Amino acid sequence: MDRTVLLTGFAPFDGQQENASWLAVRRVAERWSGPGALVTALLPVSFKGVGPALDAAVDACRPDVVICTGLAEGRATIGLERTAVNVMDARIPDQDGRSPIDEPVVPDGPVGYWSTLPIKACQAAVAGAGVPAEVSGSAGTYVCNAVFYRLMHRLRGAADVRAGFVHVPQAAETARSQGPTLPLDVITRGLELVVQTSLAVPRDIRAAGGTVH
Ligand code: PCA
Repeated sequence: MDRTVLLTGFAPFDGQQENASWLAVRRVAERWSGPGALVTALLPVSFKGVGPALDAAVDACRPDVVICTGLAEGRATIGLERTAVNVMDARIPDQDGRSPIDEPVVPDGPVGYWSTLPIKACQAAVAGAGVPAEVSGSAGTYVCNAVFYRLMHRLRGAADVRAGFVHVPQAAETARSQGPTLPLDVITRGLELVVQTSLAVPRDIRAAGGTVH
C-alpha cells in the first residue's frame, strides 16, 4: 500500500518576509511524483499554537512518515536533527510575543527523544547529490525544537511511523542577512532526498556523523 508523508514548514518569523523551509516544502510538493502521497502543512512560529497545528495535520492525513522542517539562519547545511529536548528557552519572542525561559515543552515528559528518521542515510544521500548536509546534535531550544519534541512525544510507541526534524539554511533568493545561504532549488533537492530516503531505506546506515568540539 502506498504510504503517506507529512512534510511541514514554518511561517516567517523575526521580521522576515519569507521562511525558506516553507518555500522549499511547497516546491517539493509541486514536483512530487511519488512513491505515495505527500501532504504539506504550514506551522505557526508559536509555542502555544504549533502543537495543535501539528496535531491537526497528523490527524488529517495519518502519515507513515513525518518530516518537520524549519529555518536555521546562520547554518550552511541541510541539518538532520538527531535529538529533541524537553525545554523551551527563547532568545526572541514567538509570534504571540511569548519568550519562555527554561520551561518544559511537555511537563513531566522525558528529557529528550531521538529522531526516528534514518538520519545518517539521509545525510549521505543529500551530500552524495552535492548538497551540503550534516547530522546536527541540537535543534536549539526555540519553536523548531518544541515542535520536534511534540511530534516525537505524540508518536512515542508508534514504531511504524518514522519522524524527525530537518533545519535548512537561508535561501539565497530571500536572505536578508549576511551569512550562509543555499539556492532555493538546492534546498528543495536536499529535502526531496530526505523524503525519498526516509521512505526507501529499511534501516539507518552505520557512519560517523558526530562532531568534536
Ligand atoms: N526556525 C525557528 C522556528 C521557526 C523556524 O523556521 C527555529 O529554529 O526554532
